[in-house]
Amino acid sequence: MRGRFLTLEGGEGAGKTTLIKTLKDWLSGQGIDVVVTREPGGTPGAEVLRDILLNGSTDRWSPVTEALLMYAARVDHVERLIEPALARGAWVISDRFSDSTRAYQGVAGGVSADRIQKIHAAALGGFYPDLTLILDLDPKVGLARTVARGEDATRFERFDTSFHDRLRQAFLDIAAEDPDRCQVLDALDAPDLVAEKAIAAIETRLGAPA
Ligand code: Z5A
Repeated sequence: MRGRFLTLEGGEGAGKTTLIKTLKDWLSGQGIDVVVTREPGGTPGAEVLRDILLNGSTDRWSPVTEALLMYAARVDHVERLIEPALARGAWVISDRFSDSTRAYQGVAGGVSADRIQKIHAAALGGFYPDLTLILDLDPKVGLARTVARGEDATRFERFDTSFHDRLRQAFLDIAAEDPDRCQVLDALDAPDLVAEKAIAAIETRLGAPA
């Protein structure tokens, strides 16, 4: 049986990585083959593109170039890792996927949703996640969490406050436009509660893992 493709989206520090660990343990505990991955990245070629996308000055790429590079990485990721895993019956959990292009390159660079949709269709046809969990959080809280973690800021974390506010709204708009695929979770909740709600959403929308 084909596996399931689950993606996590949201602003910086929303808790995607933390939630993914719990979801992996939950699924593995039920004997499910789980593949955890991330974007941009996930395959050797896509990780090379990640490096050039996340480092350097904020205006290193034109917005459309950035979207195309994200999709170049994504096609490699889907063809070489995600599709083969789904075909053998594994569940794939990706830390970010196509909604991040729509939110980040749409908000940061003004690439229209229509243009990104056309790039998606040309690159991946109708391939989308089975379920997307959107972790919604006040960007001030999310950025404070990443600062507390003590890592260097990526190009995107260096954008101003209004960018992060618009980004939050972009993810909420995506969820409102595609409610069958997207579930918004309050990321201000404690990690255990976020996980409990995420598991409930997975069981309700995708059925019990098997
Ligand atoms: N990008 C793009 O522009 N276009 C695209 O198409 C794609 C991506 C795919 C990837 O960054 C960047 O690429 C991203 C968008 C852009 N922008 N940035 N920056 P990344 O992979 O380096 O970072 P990230 O995706 O933003 O993730 P993150 O900063 O690592 O955050 P997170 O994974 O969501 O959070 P976390 O690591 O689980 O938690 C952060 C801290 O908060 C940590 O100390 C936790 O212990 C703590 N935490 C987690 N959950 C909670 C709760 N519930 N309460 C309290 N504290 C918590």
